[in-house]
Amino acid sequence: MTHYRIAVIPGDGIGKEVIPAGIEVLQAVAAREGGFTFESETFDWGSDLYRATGRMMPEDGLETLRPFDAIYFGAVGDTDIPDHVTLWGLRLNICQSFDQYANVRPARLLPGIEGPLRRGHLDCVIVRENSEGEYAGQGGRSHRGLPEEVATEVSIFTRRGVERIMRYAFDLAMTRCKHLTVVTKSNAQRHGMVLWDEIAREVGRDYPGVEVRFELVDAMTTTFVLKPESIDVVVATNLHADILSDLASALSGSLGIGPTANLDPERRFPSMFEPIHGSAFDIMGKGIANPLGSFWTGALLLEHLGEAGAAARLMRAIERVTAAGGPFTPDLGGKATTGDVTQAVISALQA
Ligand code: GGG
Repeated sequence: MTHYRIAVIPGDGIGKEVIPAGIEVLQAVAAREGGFTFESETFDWGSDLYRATGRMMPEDGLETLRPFDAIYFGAVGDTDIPDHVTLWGLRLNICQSFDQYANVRPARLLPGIEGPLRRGHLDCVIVRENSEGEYAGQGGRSHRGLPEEVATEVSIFTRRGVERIMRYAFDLAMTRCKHLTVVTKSNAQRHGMVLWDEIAREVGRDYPGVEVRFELVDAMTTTFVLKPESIDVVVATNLHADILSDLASALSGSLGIGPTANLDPERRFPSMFEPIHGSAFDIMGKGIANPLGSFWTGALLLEHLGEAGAAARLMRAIERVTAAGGPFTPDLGGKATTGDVTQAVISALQA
């Protein structure tokens, strides 16, 4: 019997609602599937801790997380604390410290969910470079408050960083429809984005079976809306892929559905799994947050652990519920609570 240790960080806002629901579902999958067990330890890190201590996570937080098999994360974002403080203090700190350089975000129309386009087909995976680019944290401010005030936000693209995410994306494309869209803004940004295109062409020579398309990020937003069926795997920078994956999740019906895996593909550190959505303070405490994104995220976590059968069982249960027309939370047009959807998915595991 394999035993996994999962670090659970619900974080802020609705993270505190959907992550406990996700743990309940993961425990039910483990019981149903057999062959492995979960032990989860929950850490109440986030904005409440920041208010109490001035830190989003304790000083030794990274050492605490390191021995775990995986991290199951909710959301960050608060009404009073600036977003850059909460994001860098917890989520980005973990992603960058554990070199989780591949942020992988599948988006697909689940059966029974029409999505806002009301037509077509969407089944793609967005691969987000998760360690550098626009999120390198380089830059600064001077002349604060004066008319001469200057702020710089420097994007860093390294050959090593771009090449490894490109290889990850090509490898993934090989397991799917063998089609990869490389997204940049290399017409306007002449250095990093051109390097990105060049490395994509170099790496592509090792994958002659993968058809590659180059698109500018602005054009890519229209492709998502007008020709979603033409998209398979997408690789893009930290910022571009963040925006495109929110769009893709919304097109699949709701931001509440989308899952994320923040992977260290070399498995030197624990990888982190989280729904795409943020803390959604507007609906916090109402019991109506959509837990499907945290369940799908749970399936990605199971796959990463090597529990492919359990992951498939969980996805089948989610799809049984959506195909049956719910229960759905209000973001999907229903009246159900987080608890109703959780119980429906758990019941569907039995089938
Ligand atoms: N679960 C995802 C989450 O909490 N996201 C918060 C956020 O603000 N993310 C910004 C980003 O990832 O760029």
